Amino acid sequence: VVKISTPQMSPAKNSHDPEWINNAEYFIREKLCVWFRVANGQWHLGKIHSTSSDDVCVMLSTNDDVVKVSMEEIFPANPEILEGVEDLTQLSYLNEPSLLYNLRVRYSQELIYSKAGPVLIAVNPFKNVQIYGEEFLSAYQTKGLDAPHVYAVADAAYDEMMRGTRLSIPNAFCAHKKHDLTMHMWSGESGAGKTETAKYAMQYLEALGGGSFGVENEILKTNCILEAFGNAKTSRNDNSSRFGKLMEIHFSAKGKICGAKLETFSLNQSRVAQLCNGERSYHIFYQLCAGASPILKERLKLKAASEYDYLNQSNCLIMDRTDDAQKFHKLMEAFNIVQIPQEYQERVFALLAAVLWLGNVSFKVTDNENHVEVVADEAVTNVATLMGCNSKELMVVLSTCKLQAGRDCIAKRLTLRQATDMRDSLAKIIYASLFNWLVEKINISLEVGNSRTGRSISILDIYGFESFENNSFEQFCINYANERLQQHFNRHLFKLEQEEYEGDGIDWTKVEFKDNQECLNLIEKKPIGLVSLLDEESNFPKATDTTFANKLKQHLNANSCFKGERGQGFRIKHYAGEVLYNTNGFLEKNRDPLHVDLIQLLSSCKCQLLNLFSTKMRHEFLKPATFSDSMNQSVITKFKGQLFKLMNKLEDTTPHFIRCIKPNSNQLPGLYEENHVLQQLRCCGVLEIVRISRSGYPTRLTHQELAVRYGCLLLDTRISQEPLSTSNAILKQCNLPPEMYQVGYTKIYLRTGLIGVLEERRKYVLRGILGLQKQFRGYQA
Ligand code: AOV
Ligand code: MG
Repeated sequence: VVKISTPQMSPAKNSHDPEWINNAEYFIREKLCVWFRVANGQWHLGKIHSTSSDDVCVMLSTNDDVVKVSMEEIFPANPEILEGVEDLTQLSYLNEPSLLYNLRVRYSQELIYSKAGPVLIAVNPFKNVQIYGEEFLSAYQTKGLDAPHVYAVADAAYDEMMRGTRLSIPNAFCAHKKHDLTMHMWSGESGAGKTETAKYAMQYLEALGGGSFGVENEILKTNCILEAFGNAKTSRNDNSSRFGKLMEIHFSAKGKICGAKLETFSLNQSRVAQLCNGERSYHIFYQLCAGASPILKERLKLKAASEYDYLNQSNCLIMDRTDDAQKFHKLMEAFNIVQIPQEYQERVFALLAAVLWLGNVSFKVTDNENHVEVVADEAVTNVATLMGCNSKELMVVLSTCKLQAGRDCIAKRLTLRQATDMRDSLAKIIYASLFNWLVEKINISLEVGNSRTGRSISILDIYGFESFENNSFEQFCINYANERLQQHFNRHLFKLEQEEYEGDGIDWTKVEFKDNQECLNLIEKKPIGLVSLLDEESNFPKATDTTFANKLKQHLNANSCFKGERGQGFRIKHYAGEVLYNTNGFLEKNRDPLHVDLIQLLSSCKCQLLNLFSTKMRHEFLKPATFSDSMNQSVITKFKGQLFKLMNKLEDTTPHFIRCIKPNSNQLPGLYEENHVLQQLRCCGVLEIVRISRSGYPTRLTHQELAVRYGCLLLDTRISQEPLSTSNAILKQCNLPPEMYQVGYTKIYLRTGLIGVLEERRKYVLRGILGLQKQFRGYQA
């Protein structure tokens, strides 16, 4: 079931091309095709039969039926020769049905990649398509193929990095700018194909930059580990990323991969202990249970996945088309490749088993105030053995908390709820620490000496926009991150681009786009944004999820992206659709599960890894506070901090955007649901991007740069010292059509293709000069 709010069916006003409306007569006379929409929202192709004042009679192409539709619902169709063009900017008529149709035609021919100006659009095929591998890698490397492809984007990024500039012209200009970072960005809703696309980009860069240092083979392999520990089955995607990742690949001056650095963000921890029906926990648990050898199973006291409460609570243990045991063997191979020693591998598995057994630890109520003690059974003994601690101590920690009373320390019994939370906290911190430790290990193996060369390509892959039947804290964090990234995308493609044109005084008709600032204000504004209110309530002992919901309604109603609902519900109008959240569990999930008692327990364990984790946590705990409250930073505040750090990093790089589109909500091949696709095209403003890039000027040179490089084209040798007049003179001399460029205060703006013309002329002139010089030397000799 698609839960993303149904797209509004009336076309955005600006999607109508006003010029053609007066041209209906012309369409009738020339028998040209139009798109029109009937009551159920379906688009049809037809021809205009006749017109009246407001309505138009259109004849369907399929069966000659004549239908009456309003003028508003009619859009010009493109001539057949433009059917399935590679770049949407090539379409004569830009409107939603034409974009949808063009992508559909391509999709049906397994052409899953298309371009919308500078953005690559990837429509998920949900099946294997024969466009990857050796043959295609080398075709793109040798520039034998230039059809839209993730390989082509990676190739362009690589070339750009090696040139050290954004401009598609030779090196000479840009010698001053050697440190250039390029960024790929994957976005799209959950299950749209971001993670897969990111892997193909890595594959291409590995093939291109491999050969010298040996790390290149490791980069792709790390995905196997990260996906086992950080991906899980959700109702949207069987392999959904529950963390964000940025892989920075470093290149040597010769363009060879010389190291890499992995950064991860905000692994969702609550999944370890709590699952929604039909979803799974992290893949690794099922892989371990299915794939461990009998000896290992014996050593880890391991049982089948169905025996563990953390895994069996959601009635979903296996997935179609997935062999967990086989994945486990792949994982062990990957562990070897990134050089995690055998003994450490086993420690990792032991801790995973400990987490599973923790879920089975149960409590019995001992008094009428709901105080509990731990049931001394197989579960708790196994946890203690696997963690290497005393089981009595473990039982005390799980069922009491220490309070300081004057000089004495007294133990207070926990209630059932508190004890369960304590148990789950322990499971979560062990798992999260394991994940971070693995990331560190991976980084050690990817780092080759001092590989920071200032030449790098980073690949970003985060969790996509989510809207389920029940949306909680987890979805809120994910959608918040996507909202921020969307703003980055807008800034680059719309805002900065147009601001540059306007600032430099060139003629430009502004293209409107959907700004999401209002939604970000709702979340981030101080002191009464959603984040601040959440933190405030989380620190308030008497607060409940209901008081939190009421507080939101009380303070946020004025924001147009917010709508309070009855009970614990509230809605946020995100850029990608409206989502209904439930505050149930928000406060608990936002409180950091770190307890001093747990840290102490970990440090008393015989397991070296746990000691290491406890030292790390203690260190964090005791860190000299930069902010007075850094000790108690909530989950959402940490999340926001990480997000801001990421955004800062992104701002420093030149972005390449890839938008992944999910063609249907059932993860099925060959099914192209128009409304579902349209909704996604609208969210990321594809129509507007195409408009801007069609009327835009992709190549920019300062007057100085133009004068230096193309000065040789001037016949008049008395070149002015003043770059503006020189560059004007060059353009005049070349007789370039005036609509192909614009002269700004600081720069010259060129339309697509013009730089090629200038380069050709320069080559021609230089060849002439070279010839003359040769002749001259010959003459001297
Ligand atoms: P996501 O990363 O965008 O979702 P994935 O990259 O995991 O989505 O893709 C979901 C599934 O779609 C994959 O498991 C593949 O089965 C299929 N798929 C995607 N791209 C391709 C492709 N190019 N060729 C063949 N199959 C593909 V999420 O991480 O949920 O936001 O949080
Ligand atoms: Mg993913």
